[in-house]
Amino acid sequence: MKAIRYGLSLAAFAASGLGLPACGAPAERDSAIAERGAAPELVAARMPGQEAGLEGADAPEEAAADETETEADEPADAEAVSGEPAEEISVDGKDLPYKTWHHLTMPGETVTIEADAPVELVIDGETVGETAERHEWTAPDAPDTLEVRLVDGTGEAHEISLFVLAPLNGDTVMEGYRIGEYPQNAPEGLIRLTEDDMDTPVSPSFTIGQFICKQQPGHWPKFALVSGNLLLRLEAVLAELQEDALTDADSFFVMSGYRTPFYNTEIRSARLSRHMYGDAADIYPDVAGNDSVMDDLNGDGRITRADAEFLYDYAEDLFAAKNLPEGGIGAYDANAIHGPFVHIDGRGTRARWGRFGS
Ligand SMILES: [Ca+2]
Ligand SMILES: [Ca+2]
Repeated sequence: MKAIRYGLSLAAFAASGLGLPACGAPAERDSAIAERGAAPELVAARMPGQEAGLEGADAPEEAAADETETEADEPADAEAVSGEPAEEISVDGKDLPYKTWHHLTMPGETVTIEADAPVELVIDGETVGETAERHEWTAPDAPDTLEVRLVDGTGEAHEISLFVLAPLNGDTVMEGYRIGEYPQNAPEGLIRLTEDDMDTPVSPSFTIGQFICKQQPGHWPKFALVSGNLLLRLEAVLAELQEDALTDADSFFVMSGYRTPFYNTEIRSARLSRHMYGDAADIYPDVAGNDSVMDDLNGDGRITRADAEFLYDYAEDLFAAKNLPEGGIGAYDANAIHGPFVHIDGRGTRARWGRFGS
């Protein structure tokens, strides 16, 4: 289906609290070298070293919802098709920016869904309550990943991956997974992930599996976070690159997404790195060669720092033009471990680094 986006108030969106800490990191390629090898942490330790500050914010655009089909092949659909489309839906007061999104909640909390037309609430395949414009649902007491579908009167579904978080409670190790200590602003909980959860979508073009931390590659469950503001920015850049025919990629390769404080310290990254809050990602488009190396974005036949700077400038111009939530952008050169890449985050304030000129 086409990616439908909703126009939304960025300010409202940013204020809605989507900027949670998150974790998640790339899974496989960049320091894949490290993961395969003996000492992942050691290898990764030579990765991107200093992030100065990051921020950024991006925002989605809008989309047209034009589905007014008149035919219903199946009798069962007849009633639904005659209904109204739901174009604006919020979960716990946060507007859904895309038809595919995610939501975080703590165990036992009430999740409130409000739509501008009646929607059917379907959780893990089972209808909950009556079709209505407002739903209140209580999250289970245990951490879980649930597939929530909100089906409007036209049969269109909005899909939300609902993560019932595992409370952090100051734990430095959770089920054998090393978390470490947050230097400040520790999140209330973390997303608990099993291997089966890796393909769970968090936005139209990204899955949670792309953001998990590289530590303890064979250990499950893992814990992570991902923020809405980061995803808004990533989706905006990707969509623009696709529109400008600069890439055929249907997602970015996420070299590093969420990092536990433990891992962040191991690789000697910035003490307050946004990666620990799921609010930052080191990314690049990688279709050509499917080689885990950034594609030749500036078209000069080589893969160099100039490509990272091209992407940096591109994101900079886009974020300025779109009036997205503020955040950081950083350009990085290749080294022995990885190729050039760009860091993007949704910290809420502006930060820029690594742009030296090409
Ligand atoms: Ca490539
Ligand atoms: Ca190039």
